[in-house]
Amino acid sequence: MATSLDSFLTNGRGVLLAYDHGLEHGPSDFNGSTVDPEFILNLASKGGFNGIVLQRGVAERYYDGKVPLILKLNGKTNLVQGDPVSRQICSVEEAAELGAKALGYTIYPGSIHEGLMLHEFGKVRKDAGRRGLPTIAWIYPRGRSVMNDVSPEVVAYAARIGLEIGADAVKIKYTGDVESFRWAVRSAGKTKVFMSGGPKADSEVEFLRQVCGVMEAGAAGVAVGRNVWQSHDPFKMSEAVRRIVVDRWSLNEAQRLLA
Ligand code: FBP
Repeated sequence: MATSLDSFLTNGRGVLLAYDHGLEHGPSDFNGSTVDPEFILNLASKGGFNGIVLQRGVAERYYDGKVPLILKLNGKTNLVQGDPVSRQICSVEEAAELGAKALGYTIYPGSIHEGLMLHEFGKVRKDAGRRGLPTIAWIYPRGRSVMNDVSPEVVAYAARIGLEIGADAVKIKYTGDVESFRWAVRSAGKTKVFMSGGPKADSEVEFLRQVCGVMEAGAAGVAVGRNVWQSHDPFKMSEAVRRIVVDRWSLNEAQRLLA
């Protein structure tokens, strides 16, 4: 069965709101508002996001169907040291029952456990294909052998892995400049590229500059969490990011929204 992300993107582009940090980092990323999934679901719909990324527990108890659900199938905590491994904790079938429109899966290339995640992704992709659900691969090179996970070579490699394993989209870190990110986007071929936001940038304008760079490089959009919901005004930040990604506003135009 054909799978497509385009059903919930806007002209092939989109902004996805990531909110799986409670498993990955614990509640330390949240404040009194953002610790409540209802606040984030409201932000996702009012902010015009193309999709929201949730783990199964939050989806089961809070998902309201207003914004397309991207269900994260695997995950891990940050309490374990050493080369990371993220195992599947929700099946494709369960995700479909929860109303997922796409599936997220993290792979850590460079980890001694990469084979396990690559293999598991292969099975996920097969099940997803049967149900017509697209896959988004979070590809984060990591582990003892990875010296710099945002170097242009490593990020382009991550993007290419997304294409090679048959992901419909890949979520990768920003390299820091348009030209090298353009190479990463080219390396991903027909696999769509979304930038992963990362920890809060030095300033909100700096983050918007990154979003502009990513779009100039030909990406499909961004899949961000902290830089949106940790912003001083998550609603204004959501609009600024959406305007850049979907409406192709310039940095100057978008940053005025934050004033
Ligand atoms: P951010 O935009 O907040 O970085 O979210 C993207 C994301 O991939 C989340 O989906 C995930 O919870 C988190 O980053 C994992 O971060 P890391 O692996 O760097 O700890």
